[in-house]
Formats: sequence, structure tokens, C-alpha cells
Amino acid sequence: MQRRRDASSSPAGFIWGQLGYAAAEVGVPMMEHAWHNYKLYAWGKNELRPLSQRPHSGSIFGSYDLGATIVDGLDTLYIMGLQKEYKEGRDWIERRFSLDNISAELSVFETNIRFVGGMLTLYAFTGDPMYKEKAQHVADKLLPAFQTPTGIPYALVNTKTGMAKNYGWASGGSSILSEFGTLHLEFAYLSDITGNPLYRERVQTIRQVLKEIEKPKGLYPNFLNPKTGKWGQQHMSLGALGDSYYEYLLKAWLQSGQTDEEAREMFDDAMLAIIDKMVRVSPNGLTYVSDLKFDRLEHKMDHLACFSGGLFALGAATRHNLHTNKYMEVGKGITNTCHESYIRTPTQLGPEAFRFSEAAEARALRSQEKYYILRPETFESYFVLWRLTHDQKYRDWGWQAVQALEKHCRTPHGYCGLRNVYQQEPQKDDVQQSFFLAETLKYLYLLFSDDSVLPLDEWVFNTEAHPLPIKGANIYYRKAAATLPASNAS
Ligand code: DMJ
Repeated sequence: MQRRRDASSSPAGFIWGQLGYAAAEVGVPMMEHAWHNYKLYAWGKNELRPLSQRPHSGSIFGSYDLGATIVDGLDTLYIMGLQKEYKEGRDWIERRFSLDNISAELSVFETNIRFVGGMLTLYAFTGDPMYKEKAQHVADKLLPAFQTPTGIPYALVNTKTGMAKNYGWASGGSSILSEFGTLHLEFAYLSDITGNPLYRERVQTIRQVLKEIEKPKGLYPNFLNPKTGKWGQQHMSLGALGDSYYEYLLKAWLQSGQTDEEAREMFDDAMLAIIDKMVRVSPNGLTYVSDLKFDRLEHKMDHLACFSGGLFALGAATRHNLHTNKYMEVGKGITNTCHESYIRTPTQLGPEAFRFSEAAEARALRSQEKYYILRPETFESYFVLWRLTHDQKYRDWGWQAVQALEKHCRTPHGYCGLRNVYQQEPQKDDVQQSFFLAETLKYLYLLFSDDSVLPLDEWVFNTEAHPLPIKGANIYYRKAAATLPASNAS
């Protein structure tokens, strides 16, 4: 399953292509550098501030020390065969990780994708029951957020009181599509390994609401009120606020061993509407996916939406039908555009958002969209497209990115994001995001690994790049022997 760094599995000295990258090594020294400095300056805290060599706590994890970098990064260490570091992290989780007796206000979405997702992957990899218990412990703390008239959860929940609420800025008290729509993989798997159907029931309720609700032009707005079940502002996006909802439709179908037909149908319906209403080609031939605001296209693409190149391609590769060629064409086109957004900057790293106008293509135009925070989405698409096509250019593009990260983001004490990718010597932002270890370095490593390392027909990646096993295809699924009847389960 996972690569071990020993002579038998590491093709030492083997050189790929003409660019001089050694397959077994890409990403590993970077991971060691990121991890060792986190350990040195921020161990047990959420993230590292590499420039100031202290912890970063004022972030989406609240002010508690939840070891976010440990939980998020641990499966990457495992996959890379960094056994000593993996064991340090495992021991910390066993001894220190708990949400009991703290009064943290947590994001249901972030906590699910990073903590529940991370623990579930570690359970699948190792079979260690400690991870299953921790995953269930975290998920149970999130459950009060689901107590709404519709079953659509709130965004935030207090771990002590169970009080839940939405963000004040989100369209009249709405919940956010990419947040409540990105729970399905983790909750469904948790039910299967614990034998408790409650988690799956919670996400099935969300699915039913979204299936039955009327969709304007077949599209999903980013905001839904959990009390009334009505849409909020009519903003649609495959970037921020929408993105991973669409991802989880395809992946729920894949995770189920392609039996959850409802999910695949909802995916196809949504993606065909997006292709029709939001995907466009620039005058110079770049395919991109716009945001749509009240019938008006905003010709802008978030870096976040760069994951969709891989998603369209995965949709094409897993079912052959009328749409297959179109999905693959759009997937390759979007991935190429995201690469263009990188190579049109002096740093060779892509901006947070880029626009298409008469004046410019695939370039950020506003100062507040020129930053790069170590995001993974473009490399995720390189990885998926590489696995599906074996076109050498995806590895070449990934290698360019590795060099750019090393040149601009590496510091003596970890990796930082950049404030403006259009400057020759950009200022650094002093945050080593936990997703840099969970996703960015994992996808870069996998891009240069053999296809037998986490094969795509046995594993499906959650939106934080934590691989979950595919039912019926993967011996690591580890389903519980018996399932509790629903009435005894809650
Ligand atoms: C990650 O936490 C996840 O990929 C999420 O779905 C959105 N973005 C960040 C990384 O950019």
C-alpha cells in the first residue's frame, strides 16, 4: 500500500525525464523540513510560524492546542515511510489529543476534513483502534450542529456546550454549500467501521434536502438557510464556498464501490449545468470556470477551483458515457489554465484568484488576490491527470512547482506563503499551513510515485487529501462485523 524508504521499494538513483528529479525523493526532504521545524517550535500547537519560530494559533482551529499539523500531516509521513516521525505523531495523538473539557468553537467543516478525515485514513492504513475511537470522538462533538429544522448543519459548534451557529457574514444566517456538503465521505465511512448508522443518516439527510430542492438552472447556490431550507444569495462557484460539495458527489459514488447511483447522478447533473453555464474559453484558448452571481458571469477563477481539473478528469475516467470526452477535455483545459496562472508570475507560483478580461488572462488583477498560501489544488490536478494519462508534462509542471516552492517559500525554519506572487522577491506570510503537509506535499510526492502507491481504483481522497478506502475494492476498508439497528445507535 504505502512506499517504504528501503532499497527494495525505492528506485534509488532512477532519474525521470530530462529535468533531473529522482522519483522516490520528491517531497520527502520538504516534509522532513516542515515537520522537524514544527516539532521544534510549535509541537502540539496547531501550526508553525516559520519566520518568528513560534506557534500559529489564531486561525480556523480557535485558540486551543489541537495539534492540527500532527493530525493533518501524519498520513503523509506514513505514506512517505518516515516511521520515526510518524510514531512521534501517533504517540502525541494517543496521549494528548482530546476535545473533552475544552470549550472550543470549531468549524464543523474544517474539523471534519482535517481531524475526522485524518484519523480515518490512519485507521484504514494501520487498523489501530485508537484512531477509530478518536475519529468517533471528534465526530460526536460535531453532532449538535446537525440539530436544525432541516438537518443541514450549522457552520460552528462549541465542543463543551454543543451550541451551534452560522457565520454572521453568510447570507442571512445561511450555512455554506462547501461546508455542509463536505461531510459525506467521512461520516459514511465512520458508520461502516463503527457499526453505528447514525453518522451516515446525518449526511443522507443533507443529501435528500439537496436532491429535492429546486435548483436554479440546475445549479447550486453557495448559501442555504438551515432553518427554512431556502437558498440564500444566488452566487454559484466551483471555488470558495462551493468547491468540495461537487467533489464529494463524485467521490461518494466512488467510495461506495460505484453503487451510490444517486450521488453519481447528482454529480453529472451539477457538472453538466456548470459546463453549460459557467465554464468558458478565453480568446486565447484557456478553459476556465467562472463564478455566477445573479445571472452575471464573473470571469474570475479562485485557486481553490483548480482542484476541478482533476475532478472532471476523474469523472471521465470512471464512467464511459456521452459526457466522458467533454469532462476530460474540460479537466485537462482547467489544469492547463491553472498551470498558466503559475507560469505567468515571476515566482512561478499561482495567485489566490485570477481573471479573464480583454487586458489579461489567468492573472490576478486586484492586490488582495495576489497571494499564495501554499495551496495544493493545482498539484492535486497534476497528480490525478498524471495517473490517468501518464502525460509527462504533468510531472514536469509538478517539478517546476517544487523548484518554485524551494526558491520562494522555504525558510530555514519551515515553509511560508507569499504575499504577492507577482514580485521577484515577495514578502513571506509567516504561516506553515497544516494543509501544506496534508495535501501539497502529499500530492507532489504521489505525482512522482508509482501508480501502485495508493491506486485510484482502491482509494479516494477526501478534500484534505486524506485517502479513504473504496468499498469492495480495498482490503483496508475494515468494515465493522455488525451494524447496530438505527434505534439503538443514538
Ligand atoms: C483545504 O483545507 C481543503 O482542500 C479544502 O477543501 C479547501 N482548501 C484547503 C486548501 O487550500
